Amino acid sequence: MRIDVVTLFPDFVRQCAAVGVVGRAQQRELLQVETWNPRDYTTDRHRTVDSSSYGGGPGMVMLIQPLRATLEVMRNAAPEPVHVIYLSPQGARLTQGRVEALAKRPRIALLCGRYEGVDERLLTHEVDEELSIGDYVLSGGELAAAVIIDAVGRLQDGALNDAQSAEQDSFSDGLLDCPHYAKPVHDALGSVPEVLLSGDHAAIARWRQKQSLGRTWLRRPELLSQRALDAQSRALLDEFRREHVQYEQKRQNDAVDD
Ligand code: 4F9
Repeated sequence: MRIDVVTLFPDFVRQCAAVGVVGRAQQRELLQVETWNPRDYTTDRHRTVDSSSYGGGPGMVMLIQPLRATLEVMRNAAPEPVHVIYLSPQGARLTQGRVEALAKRPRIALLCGRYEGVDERLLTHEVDEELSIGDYVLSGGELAAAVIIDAVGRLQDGALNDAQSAEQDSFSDGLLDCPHYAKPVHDALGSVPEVLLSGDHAAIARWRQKQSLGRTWLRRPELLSQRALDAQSRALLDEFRREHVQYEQKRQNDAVDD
């Protein structure tokens, strides 16, 4: 897969994409990340990329001309048609489902705005999709682009090893991940749940599924209402709820005793 990034801060984006799983995916040529700086496509002496906003008010707007020139060179730099994404808080929310769809494309481009954003006419004519990574304001689209490169890059075939397998991730089945434990079995901070030491793979899978359902119910209940549970999952969640109520009652009693 190829990802082209249009940004005033190409070094920053390249450095983000150079580390860890995604850096390795690039080294293995599973992923190609290219950057394009609109400042390199300006035509005036001052290399101007922005200007004040019609209608007045504070803040600058990124100009059409340097972005159009950049996007034209970018599109022609490879033969594949490119799906252009603009990163902004006004976009549709990024989800694992959208990440999976993007990861199947041969080529996408990420357009990063700075200042108050980009001239609306450029967006209308050059952008296929507008995405937000969350309801907060960044000082530019670069961190959002880095998020997408990471989330999409790690899904490329061969990017993850077996131990990192994407099937086991949070959200891969619409639920939060279960708790994880490593050495030691007993620690001042507590002990590893017994079932994980039992060697009973079916019991372990059942416990993990129950924890995933329970944590999703406790922390992100809206994820459960968006998704139909089968009879087995409903039974596991009921079990988790009963245990949770018992645990909360015991905690309250212990607090009264103290
Ligand atoms: C982009 C915020 C994507 C959230 C871009 C300022 C942004 C953003 N998701 N904020 N420029």
